[in-house]
Amino acid sequence: MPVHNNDIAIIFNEIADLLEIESANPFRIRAYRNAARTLQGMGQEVSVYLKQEKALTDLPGIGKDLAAKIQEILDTGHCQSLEKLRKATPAGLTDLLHIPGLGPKRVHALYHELDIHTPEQLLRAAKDGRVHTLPGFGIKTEQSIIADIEAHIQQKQRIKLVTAAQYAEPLVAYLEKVHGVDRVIVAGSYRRRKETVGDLDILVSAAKSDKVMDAFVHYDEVHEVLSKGTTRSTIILRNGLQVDLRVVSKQSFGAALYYFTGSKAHNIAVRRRAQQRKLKINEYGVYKGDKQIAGATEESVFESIGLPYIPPELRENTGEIEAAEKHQLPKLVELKDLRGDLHAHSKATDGHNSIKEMAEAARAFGFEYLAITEHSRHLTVAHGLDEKRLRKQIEEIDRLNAELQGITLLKGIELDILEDGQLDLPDAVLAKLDLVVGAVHSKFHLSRAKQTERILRAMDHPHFTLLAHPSGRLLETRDAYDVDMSRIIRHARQRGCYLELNAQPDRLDLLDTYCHMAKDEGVLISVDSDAHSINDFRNLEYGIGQARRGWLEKADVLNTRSLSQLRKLLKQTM
Ligand code: DGT
Ligand code: CA
Ligand code: CA
Repeated sequence: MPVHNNDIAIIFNEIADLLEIESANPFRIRAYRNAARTLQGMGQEVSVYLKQEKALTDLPGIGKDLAAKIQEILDTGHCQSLEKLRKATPAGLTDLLHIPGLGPKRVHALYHELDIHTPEQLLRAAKDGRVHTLPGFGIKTEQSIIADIEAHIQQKQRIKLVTAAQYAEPLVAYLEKVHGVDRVIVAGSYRRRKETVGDLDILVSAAKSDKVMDAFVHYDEVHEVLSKGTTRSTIILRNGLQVDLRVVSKQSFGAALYYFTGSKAHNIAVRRRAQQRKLKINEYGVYKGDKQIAGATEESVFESIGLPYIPPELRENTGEIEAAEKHQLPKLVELKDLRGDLHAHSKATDGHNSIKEMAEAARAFGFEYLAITEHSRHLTVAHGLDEKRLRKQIEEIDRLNAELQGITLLKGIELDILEDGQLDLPDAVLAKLDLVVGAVHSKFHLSRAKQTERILRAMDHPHFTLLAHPSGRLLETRDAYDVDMSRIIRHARQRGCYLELNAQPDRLDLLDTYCHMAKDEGVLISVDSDAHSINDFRNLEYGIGQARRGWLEKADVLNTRSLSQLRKLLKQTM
């Protein structure tokens, strides 16, 4: 990768920032800044300039020392002086520099006078009124610091897994093509299939790191390079997502993968267990004394500490280590275990495709059955079905079932649960359906007692089959409504009905902990796409990720059953 003038300028400016925080000689600081400006304004790449047999020291503001540093960066991509300065400075300090209004002088004062290293510490100090007393700060500055940090922290918000995947997948494909790269895996919360991720943690196994690092910081989508080193670099993508990249050797790849998959709580618990066995475990391997005994693969790491392999989705230190010790880990459900889908819409309400198109797409996805569950009349924005339109749709589905090969349509409805727990359509028509999916689409702000009572009443209805998206949350837009979910789960068991895990990436509702609770109570979960178009069945991958985080096995999931088994289970509720 070519080194651009701007790359060198960024390094010099960072050196100047760090020197300024350290109150170094002002002439030295200014020399770096001037050199950075010279390079950026040259109108010609330094590398080309040098090929014309010209001397760097002829450039304005570039003396012998800086010329040598430019040459070093051109040759190696790095600058030793910067690496040294970074090591000597708390990592968060450069983070502080990214906050508007905070120059190196102010960061210096905050660091030396108030021992503040991170934006979070600064926010606390500003809110406590400790900042405005420093020289160079006033009440006004303190107020704007609070606003600026809050905006800065907002930027670091978590993003949905599906969005992260849109950025991770092409980046992984790009890195895989770099010469000498052996493997590329996204670890962290992304690999644990958490519904949102804070940042991406990418691991690369390669004999040499420099080509990988160069390729990484020059990726098209890079907005900012936060750091570039030999084993670790960090960038911010244009969408604001931070990506950490670590390059590790083959014999450490498994240990690094294990470490950076986390979670942190899981790692800490496993490290304690290893210590009890007089072993040391870190991101490079498992060690007995100075000797590495495992680390090339994740499996070898587990084996060395006497545990069976624990799937990433379970690694939250919520009982998985104890279960592994007793050889009682669940055999987690997989996408291929699903045999159908119990929640889908067509263009009769707010979907985009005809029922026939939806059926054909479900069959192409490998399904045996698909339930059509339109909205009911109370949901007017979705043009919900009244009794008359539902009866017509029932006839249409009977006709389609006679015609379609290799897939069976089930007749259903996504029925609004009204404020008092009544269902939105009369019993006579509900009795004609294969299943009734009940859902809350209004009055999200009832008290906990009222909201819980409302849902329990609906579940008591003789035709009620399945509670859709039980908590009502929409990631990034709407919090879950306040409801006693453990009571709802226990009630579902008594009543013999089911709960949904809605796979829409901004719902992923039921939450993982409640999936686990439902499993313990013996309540079956239906992992449904809630498809509104033929492309939405793909979302089931995210639903399965969430189901696995909830410890669900094939037997715990309603729609892993064959059609004939399913029909029996549905009849029990009606
Ligand atoms: P995120 O990014 O907030 O969605 O969550 P993670 O789990 O990806 O966390 P992240 O990116 O801060 O770190 C990645 C992994 O690195 C984390 O899951 C476990 C490991 N890790 C990070 N910090 C520590 C630590 O202080 N101790 C240990 N044992 N592991 C850590
Ligand atoms: Ca992460
Ligand atoms: Ca990270």
